[in-house]
Amino acid sequence: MNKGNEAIIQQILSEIEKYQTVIIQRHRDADPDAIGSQVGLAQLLRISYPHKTIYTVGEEEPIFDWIGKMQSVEELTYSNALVIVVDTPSRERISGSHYFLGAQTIKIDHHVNMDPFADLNWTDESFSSASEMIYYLVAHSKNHLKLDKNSARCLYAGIVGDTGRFLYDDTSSYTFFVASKLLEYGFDAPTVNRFEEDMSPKVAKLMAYVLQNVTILDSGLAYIILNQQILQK
Ligand SMILES: [Mn+2]
Repeated sequence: MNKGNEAIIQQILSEIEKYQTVIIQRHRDADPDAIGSQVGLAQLLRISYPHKTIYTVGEEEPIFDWIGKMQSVEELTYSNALVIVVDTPSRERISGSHYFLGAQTIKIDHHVNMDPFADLNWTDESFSSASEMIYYLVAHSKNHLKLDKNSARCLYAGIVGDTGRFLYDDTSSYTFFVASKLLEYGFDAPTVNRFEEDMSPKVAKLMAYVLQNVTILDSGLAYIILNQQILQK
């Protein structure tokens, strides 16, 4: 599949070639697509360019440790680094504060491009997820970028997360194509799917409260008022 964005894809690939250090960031309050596209891109860059140093930066999110972990980077490291921010529509949403210190910045995102904060902005709402965009980048890299089992697993986790396990409208035939290609790497997809279902005891309790206390009108509209006190509890 070709989405007619060859120029920006080639620019991104040539920036990646240029830099010895690449720092990858994503949005705050992470979800599986944020972490999956971030860690997946980091992992595939490490195997594609063994001599480059690749970092994942942002707040630790222990509930997504099953996808991958963050690293700490000295502020000084940024001055010679390429910074790639994935899955993040605006600069206020970036997790980790030093992105703008990067020698060069790239945004890769599937949300509306309300804030083109990077030097190079690749945004496309026709993708289900940032993870699907990372796969597209690999597929159009003329074999410069390579996937392995773990990077494929990370990207799959991101796609499953953002499509609600292929339930939402943004799930396209391309989404299924990518999922199928990723599965060829042989990771344990059912385990990923089950992890996506997990919720913390706190969230489970909130869900139970909502289901017990929601008001459903004759029109079908449902609402609930959650005040700070209930959320704290
Ligand atoms: Mn996303």
